[in-house]
Amino acid sequence: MFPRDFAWGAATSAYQIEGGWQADGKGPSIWDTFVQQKGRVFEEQNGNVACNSYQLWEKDLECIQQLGLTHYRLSVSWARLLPDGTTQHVNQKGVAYYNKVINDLLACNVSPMVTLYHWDLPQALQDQGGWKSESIVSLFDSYAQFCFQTFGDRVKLWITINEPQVCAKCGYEDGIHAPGLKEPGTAAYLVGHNMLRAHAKAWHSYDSLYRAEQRGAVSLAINSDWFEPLRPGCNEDVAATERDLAFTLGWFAWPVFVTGDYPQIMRSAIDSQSQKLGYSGSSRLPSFSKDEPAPIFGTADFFALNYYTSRKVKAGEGCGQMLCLNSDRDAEEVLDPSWPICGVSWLAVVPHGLRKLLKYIKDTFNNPAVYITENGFSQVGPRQIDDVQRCEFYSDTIMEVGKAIEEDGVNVRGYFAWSLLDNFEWADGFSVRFGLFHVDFSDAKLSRTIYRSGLEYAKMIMKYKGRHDVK
Ligand code: GBH
Repeated sequence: MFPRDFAWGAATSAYQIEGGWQADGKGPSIWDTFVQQKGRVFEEQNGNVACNSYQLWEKDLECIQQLGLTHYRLSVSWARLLPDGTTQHVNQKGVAYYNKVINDLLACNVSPMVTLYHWDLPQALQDQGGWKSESIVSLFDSYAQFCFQTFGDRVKLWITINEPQVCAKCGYEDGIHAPGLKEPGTAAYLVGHNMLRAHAKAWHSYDSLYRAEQRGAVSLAINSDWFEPLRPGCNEDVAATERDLAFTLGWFAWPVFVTGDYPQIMRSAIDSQSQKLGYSGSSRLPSFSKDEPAPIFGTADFFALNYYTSRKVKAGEGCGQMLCLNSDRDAEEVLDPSWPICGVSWLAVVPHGLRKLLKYIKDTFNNPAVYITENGFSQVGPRQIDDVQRCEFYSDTIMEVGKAIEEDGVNVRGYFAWSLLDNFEWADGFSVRFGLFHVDFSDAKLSRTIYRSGLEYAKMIMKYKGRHDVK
């Protein structure tokens, strides 16, 4: 059912696990700033220490080996490598840390997948406008090239940006993630635009300068729910579903995989809302110029998908006079009562939605190789090591992925569980636990304990993979 070389992985990100926020010359990132502001994060928690993976990496490696993973997805912290965001000053201790992580993984026969940007922009670059400023494009490219040069002899799978849609919307529209700006209806589109350009420029650099020698693959991780119309026979619901898909998956996938430009549905929704509200001037959704220095189309060597949940969609209430992304999108999301919610409130558990989304991706984006770069199940409230619901979730989900491969012919190349460890879950702090290993944040040693779901995942990997070297 799963190809022999299928990637069985788990994922983490730098800010969520590393801690060491001021260690050894690391510069501050926008999350270091954000968590210091009152009311941003559950109980004013922060990632200053988190899982302390900066010091306890070898413990993480033991967890990785205990699961029998073939792949591990981590992110590197831009400000740990380049404290002011530029290559003028390189923090050698940061380089040494990631060199050790990568070398240790390879020595254990685990392939690293490395994300360059998982939401932790160096504060120094935010101070110059961050993702709203076009200058970020070449700054990101320099950073990416620095990483290709430094680690690319050993890292063969790269993700430039994790979830640009979330960065743009949560960071600049809703203000619930760093940098915490609320500039509805405009900033998110500009940020998304610069993220696409930055991604494309880094991909072109890899393609022309590193690929021949390093032979790796580069993509961006696109998050999307699966959406389906609440009333399949109702034209308004069907149209709203298409808009919702366009504003989530399509926003970033369409330019990269289909046309080099945004989905037409998205642009016309934005422009017609502008017109309705008498917003004059050029489109709030920027355009790519004809002679873009780094064209967007074709800048992904595989499709990287983060999938968590599904939504039923009905026509919006015509969100009226608001200039914002949700009213541009004009779609109302509802939950099917049969979908359980057992952890964080947004995560309705719908494993079969993943299969449908994979089929949609195959059909819409010309059958790309797909890595599921994140998928997981959360726990809230009292710690439950015997997490039977999560066990069921992983076995159901992996079954659906198997069907997508076998029955729908989707070219799925790998699956990464989110997450290896309980960690700093952004605005929810440590109150939401996604780990295959529990981390005891009240214990100074931050001890890691495998959940039952971790044991089950290890068994599934062993079964599907026929590996015999799992400890
Ligand atoms: C991923 O985001 C991230 O890549 C990862 O870092 C994170 O730990 C993981 O998922 C689990 O959350 O609070 O109702 O406004 C997934 C996309 C974006 C989905 C934020 C939930 C907040 C919804 N997430 N969103 S709400």
